[in-house]
Amino acid sequence: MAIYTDDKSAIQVNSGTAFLYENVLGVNALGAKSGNLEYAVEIKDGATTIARNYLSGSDVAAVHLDGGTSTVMEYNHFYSNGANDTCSDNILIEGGSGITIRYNLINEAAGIGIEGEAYAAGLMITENTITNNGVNNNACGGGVFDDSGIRLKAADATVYRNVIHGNHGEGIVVAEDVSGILISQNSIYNNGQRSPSLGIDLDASKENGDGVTLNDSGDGDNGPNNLLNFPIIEAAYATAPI
Ligand SMILES: [Ca+2]
Ligand SMILES: [Ca+2]
Ligand SMILES: [Ca+2]
Ligand SMILES: [Ca+2]
Repeated sequence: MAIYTDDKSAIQVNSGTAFLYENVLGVNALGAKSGNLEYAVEIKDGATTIARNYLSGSDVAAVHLDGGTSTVMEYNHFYSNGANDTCSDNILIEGGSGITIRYNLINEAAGIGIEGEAYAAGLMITENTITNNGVNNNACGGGVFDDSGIRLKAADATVYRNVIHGNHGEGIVVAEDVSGILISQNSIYNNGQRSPSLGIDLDASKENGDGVTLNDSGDGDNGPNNLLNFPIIEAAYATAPI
C-alpha cells in the first residue's frame, strides 16, 4: 500500500502488536510527496515491526518514536524526509524502549539521519548505511546545523557495524552528558560535506559537534561518554615472525 495523508501521521500505533511490511509510506505510489504529513509512522506504545518499506516525504520525520516497548526497523529505505525545517530528520526518537534499527538505508534527510533525543537503555543501531543526510545546509536555530548521520543524547546505546559516510556534518555526535554509548566496528568516512567535521564527535557543548576534544591528564573530565581520551600509542616494537 501507499499510505500518505495531509495530517499529523499516516499510521499511529498506540498499543498492541503491529507489523508494517512492504509499504510506501509518506508519498504516493509514484513516489511523489502529496500533502503535509508530519510523520509516516508515529509510535506511542505497543510493539511494532517496520520492515521492507520505502519511507519518504514526511515533513518532520518518517518514523517518530514517542514510546513503545519494542520497535524494530529493518530493511527499510528512509529517503528525503524532514522538509519541514532544517532540523527535521529521517528518524526521530523521543521515547520508547527495546529499539533496534538494522539493515536500513537512511539517506538525504533535511536534518539528521537518526536523531536520538530520549530512549530507554539498549538502543541498537547496527548494519545500516547512513549517508548524505543534512541536505538542507542551513542552520536550524542558534547557529546549530543538524546535519550529522547520527546524534545521540541518552545513555546506553550501541552503534555497531554501520557504514556512515558522506553526511553533510559529522558521522556520529554524542551531545549530552551521558555514558555507555558504544561505537564499534563502523566504517565512517568522507563526512563533513558542508564543513570539515569529525567522524565521531563527543560534543561537550551539547549542540551538533564541537570539533576535536583534547585529552586531559588522567581523563577525569566529564561530558558525553565521559569525554573518553583518545588512545596514545607510546611505543611499538617489531618482533620476529612466529
Ligand atoms: Ca533534528
Ligand atoms: Ca568534540
Ligand atoms: Ca573523562
Ligand atoms: Ca578526556
